[in-house]
Amino acid sequence: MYTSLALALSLSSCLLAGAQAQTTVAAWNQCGGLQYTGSTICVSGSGCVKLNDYYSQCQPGAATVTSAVSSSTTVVPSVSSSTITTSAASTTSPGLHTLAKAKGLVYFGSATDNGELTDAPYKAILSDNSEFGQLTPGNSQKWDATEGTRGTFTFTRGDEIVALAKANGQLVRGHTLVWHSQLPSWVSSGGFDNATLISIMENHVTQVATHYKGQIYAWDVLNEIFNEDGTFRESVFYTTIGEAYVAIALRAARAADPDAKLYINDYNVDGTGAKSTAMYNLVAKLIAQGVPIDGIGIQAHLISGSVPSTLQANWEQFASLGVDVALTEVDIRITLPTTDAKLAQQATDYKNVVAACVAIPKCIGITIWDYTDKYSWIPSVFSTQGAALPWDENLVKKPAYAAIAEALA
Ligand code: G2I
Repeated sequence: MYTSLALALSLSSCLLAGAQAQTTVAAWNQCGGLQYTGSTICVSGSGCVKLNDYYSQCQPGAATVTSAVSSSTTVVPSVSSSTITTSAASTTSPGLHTLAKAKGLVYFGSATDNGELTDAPYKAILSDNSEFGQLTPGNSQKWDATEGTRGTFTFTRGDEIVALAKANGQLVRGHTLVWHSQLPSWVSSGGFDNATLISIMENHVTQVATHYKGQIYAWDVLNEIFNEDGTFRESVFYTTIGEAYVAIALRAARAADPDAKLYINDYNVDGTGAKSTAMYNLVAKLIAQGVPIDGIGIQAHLISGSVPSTLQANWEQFASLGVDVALTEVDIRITLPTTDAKLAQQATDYKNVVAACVAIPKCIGITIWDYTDKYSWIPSVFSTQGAALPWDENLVKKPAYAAIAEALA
């Protein structure tokens, strides 16, 4: 990890720093990391926790332990004396992505959004590629973000997240090319005839997938195309073009970026049921027709205490088609306020969900829909619910984190 020269330099600068009086660092602020020159002493009650080589953070209540400096890989890069400060949380888990890879998955990842990237402590954890080996832009590659005006394409916000993932050595799941929601009204209410809408949709898919060619591990080409009863959702694409729009979009995506895996993504296809049957039947039909389709995306927006018991059976059924399956937007919401018992139930739920994926060789990745309750979409849509993610709103790991790690161990 560190050469002896780097370690010596690091230690001598630490000793120099230690000779001067240091101010204390407030909770949640940076207290260490390569190239960090500020104070490394956390305010009373907090411990300096290494999040990655570039960022250590003062976390309230961190179980601070002090031990002699050694050449151990757990050394916090910038410390103030001949001792190191670390916490149980920082040293006991190798990180969810590291664990997932060791278990044979391609990645464990998180969604994120542009506005959140100005939050440095948030970004530091997101950028820790031992935790997250994959990012999904939560909004910035959607139609309203990329082609708000017909024929005028904007990629700035999507590019920011793709560049961040690249800098961190993380894969990107592209999200999403064709969806009825966050669809500009010029498309949804344009009154286009069949041929015109096909050409608009093909152009959109082609332009966006070409822009990101070679940078996307997998695209959610189609998102949420089914009703709960398994019939097709009556989006403008379905009502104008008919079922054929699905194959047209997939073919356009394949032509634009032949190396990206192409997915159809949906919610409430977690357990067995009419919607899952419809997904299975459609993908079987596409395969039979020679339409390019590589994966089924299972969003997995779940409710704690009500997670279906048929997850594994359902996903095995999908995988039997020969396609990959991925959990693409996992969160498990709780009715607020949280209690220890509810967090324990949520941890059990996370463990079961992750274990069901791990049990299926074709289940290749798990993405949580952002990693912290601070930026979850849930409370804005379900007013009495929230706390759906493995890190709380203060970026502290919840029992769900340990449960995921256990299922991946
Ligand atoms: O709704 C949860 C997810 C369901 N599956 C598809 C996903 O794409 C979807 O993500 C969410 C985003 O996480 C939200 O951030 O999609 C929502 C919209 O359907 C996103 O919410 C929107 C807000 O509704 C807008 O007011 C806001 O301008 O986010 C926009 C950008 O911040």
